[in-house]
Amino acid sequence: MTITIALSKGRIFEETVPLLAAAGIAVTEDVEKSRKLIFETNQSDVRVVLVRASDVPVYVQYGGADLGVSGLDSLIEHGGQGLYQPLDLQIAKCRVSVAVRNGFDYQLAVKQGARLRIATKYPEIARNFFAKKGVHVDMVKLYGSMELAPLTGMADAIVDLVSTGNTLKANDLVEVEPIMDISSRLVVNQASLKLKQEPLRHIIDAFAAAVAAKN
Ligand code: PRT
Ligand code: MG
Repeated sequence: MTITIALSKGRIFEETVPLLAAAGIAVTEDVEKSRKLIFETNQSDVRVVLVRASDVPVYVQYGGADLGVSGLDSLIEHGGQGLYQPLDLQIAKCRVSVAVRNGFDYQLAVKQGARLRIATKYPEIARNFFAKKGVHVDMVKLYGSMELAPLTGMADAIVDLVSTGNTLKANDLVEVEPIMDISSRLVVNQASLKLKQEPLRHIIDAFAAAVAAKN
């Protein structure tokens, strides 16, 4: 009975390594330097697959992986169908915020009831947020380099992830309103949880203990 864990390269992989270690799982190759997508671990029945961050919920939903680690941002955009979400792992923390070009009076535009054009990789999060505020928006879906949209006049504002704020600053943008705090979640395929209950429970419990010990 093989357990497949879906992770994304970069911060999620790096911050998941200690949690895997708590479950006795170690990836033996240097994932960041490899072009491979499937990695064996020190445990013959556990393997790790590397996918795009936004594809982790999809792989787990359709059983391409039994479990995975996904940012709440990706999880909300996905919708969470077919996923059991037992744990907030408290890793890869950031926030989703509204940002505009330096000098654009966002509060005034909102107060005047202006229709705002929003560029974002997170249309679900953005749509819900502005709907609750009662602000009319037109959504432009982008897949990266959101910062460029207000600078080129393509959008009034962006909805993007912010951590230190350095990326916004470097592009002469200002954060005008936080939307939500983000961290990564453990997601588990609901059918796998029934069929592979014992090994999955072991991993979930070990992750839970490691998160509790750290926070
Ligand atoms: O790159 P790809 O399209 O494959 O996916 P991704 O960009 O979502 O993947 P990755 O690995 O960059 O991020 C994975 C997850 O990490 C995200 O889904 C978030 O849940 C979480 N996370 C935490 C972040 C950040 N912090 C973060 N700062 N993801 C992205 N960023 C980016 C942000 O988009 C912006 O471009 O970093 C920039 C802002 O950082 P500061 O420090 O300059 O504010
Ligand atoms: Mg990225």
